[in-house]
Amino acid sequence: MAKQKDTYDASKIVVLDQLDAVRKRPAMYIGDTSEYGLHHLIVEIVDNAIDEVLAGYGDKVEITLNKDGSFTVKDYGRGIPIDMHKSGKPALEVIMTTLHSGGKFDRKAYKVAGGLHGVGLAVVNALSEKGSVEVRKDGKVYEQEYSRGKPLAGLKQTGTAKDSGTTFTFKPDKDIFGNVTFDFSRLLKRFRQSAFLNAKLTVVVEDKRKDEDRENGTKYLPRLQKYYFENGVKSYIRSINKGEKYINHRIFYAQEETDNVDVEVAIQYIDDLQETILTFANNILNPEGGTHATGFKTAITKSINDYLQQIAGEKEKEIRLTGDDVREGLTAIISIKLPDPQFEGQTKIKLNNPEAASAVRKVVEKNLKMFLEENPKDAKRIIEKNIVTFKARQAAKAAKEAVIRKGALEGSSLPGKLADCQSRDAEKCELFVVEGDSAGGPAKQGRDRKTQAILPLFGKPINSEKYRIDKVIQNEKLKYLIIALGCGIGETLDVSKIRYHKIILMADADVDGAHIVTLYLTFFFRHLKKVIESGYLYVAQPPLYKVEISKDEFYWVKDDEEHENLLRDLKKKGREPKNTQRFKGLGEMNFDQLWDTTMNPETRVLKQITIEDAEEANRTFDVLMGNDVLPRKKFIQTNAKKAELDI
Ligand code: 0RA
Repeated sequence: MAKQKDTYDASKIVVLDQLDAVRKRPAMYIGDTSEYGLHHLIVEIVDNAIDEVLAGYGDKVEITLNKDGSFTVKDYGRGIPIDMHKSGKPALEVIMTTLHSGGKFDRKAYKVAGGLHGVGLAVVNALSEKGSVEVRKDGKVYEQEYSRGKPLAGLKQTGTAKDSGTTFTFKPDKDIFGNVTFDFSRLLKRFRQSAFLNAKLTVVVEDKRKDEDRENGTKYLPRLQKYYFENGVKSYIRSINKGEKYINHRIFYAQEETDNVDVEVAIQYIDDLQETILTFANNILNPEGGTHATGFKTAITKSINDYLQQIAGEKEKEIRLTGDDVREGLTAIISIKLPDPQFEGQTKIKLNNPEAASAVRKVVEKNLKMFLEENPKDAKRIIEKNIVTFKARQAAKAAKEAVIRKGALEGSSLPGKLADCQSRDAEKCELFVVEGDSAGGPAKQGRDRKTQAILPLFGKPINSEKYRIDKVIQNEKLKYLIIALGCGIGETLDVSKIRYHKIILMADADVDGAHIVTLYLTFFFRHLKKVIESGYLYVAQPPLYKVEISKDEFYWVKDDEEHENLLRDLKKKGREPKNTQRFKGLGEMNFDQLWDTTMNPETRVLKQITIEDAEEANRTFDVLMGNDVLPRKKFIQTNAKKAELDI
């Protein structure tokens, strides 16, 4: 007898030490002590109860938020065992007070482990100022109460029961949690998901708190929610894709156990671009996927390509769909259950078990092949959608290659019109992009040829239909510009290769000139943003007037407003211009005038373009191009979003 008592005392000490450890470092066990940790308490208890349902006992879990700030989770399973443990305490008490109690009573032992932290009842109990458990079993009701994890008294039979199951009530400890108010909507979201992931499980969530004790945003939510989904993850897909245009009307669904991994998958394509793949391991969402996601992706790519080859005509035989092709517009849920889930990192957002990859791959390959063959209409629509995606990707690739072929990269010959400078020191070099040949002449004549290069380009560079990069590149002027810059464009852009650290747009000081500058700024903003960010883009500020007072005294005047101001000032001083020249364009200046006013680093005025300036130009551009943006948007959406072909 004495011996037995000793063991009892010894294990009791260990138990108290453990509770202490949990209360000292709660975050180690439940993630944190704020929102996440607080809600995790309920999730942990509910997942335990769901495991009992998954084991085949009971079909309902009820969750209640009580008036006093506690929560209750009730199931209709077998009831936690209350027989004596070797420590001399009832099994139930051991489970409620011991970390990772192991063996027969550990969740892992009778079914796959659930909760993200999988910490068990004892942790939740230790972090609750009040806890109680009621077991209905063999016609009897047993109860025990706890405070901060310690039993207040032994387990007692308190009545008789007509059914069986377990009911827990816990009140989270204010000393541990900063805020102990549960967010009802957060719980609804989580437990709705639990219901989706466990077909035919009923989850009832009820909020019995007083209005003033409820989270602000949840005041108007119905206080009672019941979730039941006959078709589990298939219903989940229906709910996600609600209101979308379906490609396959019949949702693909498969559930099979292979190599000790239970795999459940549902997929549906919609007429859209995005890919939604949700992966779960033991009812836990893995936001970063992992091995189950990889296995799925491999399988769907292979199955769809195999089927395509099976039905392909001459034209389609050559097509090889990539993973990206087959996942565009795809909604998929992959939910697996496996005995010993391994997660990557602290937050366990990614699954690591290699057996999950092969299991998912096997199940999807086998069943998807069958599905496609048995549903030829849906299969055809899926294949057609994938081929459209494939073609858009090809077009994007072709466009990119065109950029390279046409010499947007370094090494291609410089355009003949470019009057390059002698220096190869990009920091010192300036490229004047000059509108029109007429201005090109004086600019070439007037420049400092050591450091200043001139590229004359004609007229407006882009028009409304030519907004794609492959079109842009077919535009001679912009092609020249890209080649001259030497740093590539779009995906191949490498600013470190740029040949000039000042790119100076030089256009007439009139409306047309402003328009042209807008177009160039838009072009840079959309395809050469880094050039702007590096501070390499400038706009020259050529004068509109030359106002001569005398032979030796004259003024360069930027615009009409400045011109009026000048005339007023002169008048006040009783003076009058001898001669006023208004430049219709840059081409009207002679080379020394152009040098003095616009090109000479000592005397010129340059405006450095910021991203904000370019953004503004970009907006103006859309306005200039009229409201013909709908078909354009449509094109981008349906063809080439991924390739970012839109200018
Ligand atoms: C271990 C064994 C048995 C039931 C349970 C655990 C059990 C655990 C939880 C957790 C929440 N609700 C639960 N319901 C049952 C089977 C015991 C027996 O067959 O007597």
